[in-house]
Amino acid sequence: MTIQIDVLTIFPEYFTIPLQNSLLGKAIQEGIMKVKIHNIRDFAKDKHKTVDDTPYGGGPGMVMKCEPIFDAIDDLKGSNSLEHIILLSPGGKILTQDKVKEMAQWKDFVLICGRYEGVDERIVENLITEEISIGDYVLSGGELPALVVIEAVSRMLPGVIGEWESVTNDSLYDGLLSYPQYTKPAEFRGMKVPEILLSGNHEKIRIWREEQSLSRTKKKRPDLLEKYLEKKKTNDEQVE
Ligand code: 4GM
Repeated sequence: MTIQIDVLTIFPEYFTIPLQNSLLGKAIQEGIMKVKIHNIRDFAKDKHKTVDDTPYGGGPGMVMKCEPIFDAIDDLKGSNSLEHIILLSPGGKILTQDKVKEMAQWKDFVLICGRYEGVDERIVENLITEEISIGDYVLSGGELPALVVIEAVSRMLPGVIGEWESVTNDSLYDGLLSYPQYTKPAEFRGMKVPEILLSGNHEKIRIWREEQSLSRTKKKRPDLLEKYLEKKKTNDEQVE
């Protein structure tokens, strides 16, 4: 079944090239994923096509108006289930690979890209089902975060990546960093590839890689290792 993603933005051009290229382009071309970009400005009714206005109470910057966004969502009724309406926002829950996997199971969802100093709170309270952030930093708009979500989800859809093994092998797929990789030559400027990888002993190589995965995660991202061990413990308890 094809997953459908509807994106609301005031910069539809932002999406053109990324959606045409590489694996994302292929996923769309092959009908595995359907991405529709909607220009919020098309739903502005006044002659200046206003999508933002000054904040009540004063203060700097502009706020995205309710009406065009509510109307754009109304327009999706019948084509999108509207079960998941997501605002990309620095105040959202940080996106993780587990969340990406969950979203890849959905039949459809909507991504709303904010701009300016934010969106009218009535949109957040009455329309949005959840807020997602791609990390603790501020951008001028939600367009790049939306592309990050779309690309991450696309990689979890069956048929997008040729070998499923290269997905399950990924850093973070199972919550750990991946083991170090090497390619030819076996020696470069005196720097050697670990002997074991040249040994041809697949069982030993598998164990070595597993150990490397664990030790690197412990050294570079102890927070991830903790999360991994916690999850593993819960899973093991469920099997018992
Ligand atoms: C405020 C409200 C997302 C600002 C909604 C969006 C960073 C992220 C914006 C918005 C953003 C992030 C636009 N900046 N860390 N700016 O995912 O869409």
